[in-house]
Amino acid sequence: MAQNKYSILLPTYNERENLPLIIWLINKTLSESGIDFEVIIIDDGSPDGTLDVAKQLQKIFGEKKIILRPREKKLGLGTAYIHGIKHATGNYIIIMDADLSHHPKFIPQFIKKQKEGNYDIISGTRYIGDGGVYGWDLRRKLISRGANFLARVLLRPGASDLTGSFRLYKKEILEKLIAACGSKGYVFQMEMIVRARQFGYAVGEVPITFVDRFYGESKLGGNEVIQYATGLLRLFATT
Ligand SMILES: Nc1nc2c(ncn2[C@@H]2O[C@H](COP(=O)(O)OP(=O)(O)OP(=O)(O)O)[C@@H](O)[C@H]2O)c(=O)[nH]1
Ligand SMILES: *[C@@H]1O[C@H](CO)[C@@H](O)[C@H](O)[C@H]1NC(C)=O
Ligand SMILES: [Mg+2]
Repeated sequence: MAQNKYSILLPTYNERENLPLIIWLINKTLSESGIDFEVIIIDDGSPDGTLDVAKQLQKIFGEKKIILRPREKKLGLGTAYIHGIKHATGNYIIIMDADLSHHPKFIPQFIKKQKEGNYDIISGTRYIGDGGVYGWDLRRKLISRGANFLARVLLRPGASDLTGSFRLYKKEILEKLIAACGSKGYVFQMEMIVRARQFGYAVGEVPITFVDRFYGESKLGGNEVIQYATGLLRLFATT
């Protein structure tokens, strides 16, 4: 069998300060572990010039390692993944945030765990073992905990972190899940795991530490909370 290849989908919106460091860390961690990878950057017309930074990085790391799939305007995360996966040449897909909340050092652990149990999905979790969250105020922690608790009680998904977005998928599994999921925003990540269980896919978990963004704006507000609550209820009613 040919060696595995890992395509990392990196959606960006105003991540000019974060992008060079995350790319440097990904290359260092994966190259030193002998992992074959490519990074697909999906920038949605960031007004801060993220795409120019991405072009510079492509010159440094090469067109085989850094693939640019920009879109004209901010079209949302769900469709960014769909757009990115179309260009992925790996047989495994890793989804992570570009804002340094997700540290690439966990990727080799995801890969090891996936191989151990031939899992369809590995989900990074803040809520078991050594996992945790750094840099959030009490309000944000309570919202996240509450959202997860509510979802676990209502949906019984068999995973401990439903709204996290640091995950590894077998490519064909991710394609099937995306096709089956209708949600947007935070509910999208949750629906992916809930449907995975529904379809009988094997989900493994790896504890991760999540660090709040240092650069750039957070977007969690009252709107997201309401959107989440209605999305959760809709999922509850349809699964
Ligand atoms: N391409 C694209 N990327 C996006 C969009 N919205 C967010 N992103 C990126 O998706 C990742 C996660 O978004 P974040 O804004 O960090 O979401 P969050 O972690 O829930 O919230 P904060 O970190 O507190 O702002 C980051 O890499 C963003 O740059 C979008 O509409 N299109
Ligand atoms: C990528 O990482 C490897 C291993 O650390 C290193 O040898 C190589 O120079 C890095 N590439 C770039 C462009 O920094
Ligand atoms: Mg973030």
